[in-house]
Amino acid sequence: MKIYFAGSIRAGRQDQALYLELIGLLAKYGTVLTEHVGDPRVTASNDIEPDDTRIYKRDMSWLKESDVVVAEVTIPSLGVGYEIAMAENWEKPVLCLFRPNAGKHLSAMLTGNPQLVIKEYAGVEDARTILADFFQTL
Ligand code: 6K6
Repeated sequence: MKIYFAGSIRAGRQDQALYLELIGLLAKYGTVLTEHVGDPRVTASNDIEPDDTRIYKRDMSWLKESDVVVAEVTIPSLGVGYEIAMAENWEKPVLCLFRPNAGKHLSAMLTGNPQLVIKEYAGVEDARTILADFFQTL
């Protein structure tokens, strides 16, 4: 199982440590193609990889070859939203994880979309259960 994990990069790295933990949980279900999303060395303003064209092509290729997409959507990110839309277009199963206690409001473009599985959670322990349920349905 190839898993594409999506999380904010240029929209802000406040949740990077959480992404790292979620990627750790996902490793139980398959290969996470996008481990760099949890890498603390990747910052919003100072990417390790400066060539955006390469980043875009590589990520779209990984997204296309993935079997499933898991997106942490609490920090609103244009890149994550774009990846979700492309995944839907390519008919991939998409799980969106959202933390309502972070004080953000999730876009109606996600909450209103019946193609997406959207789960609210408080932290890693909740996510563990949500992921187990989600991967069982695939
Ligand atoms: C290379 C190695 C580590 O960091 C980089 C440079 N940046 C990116 N590398 C890989 N994927 C990226 C990078 N910037 C954005 N993305 C993709 O868009 C990821 O798959 C994230 O899920 C999403 C984040 O979008 P923004 O708009 O928050 O940057």
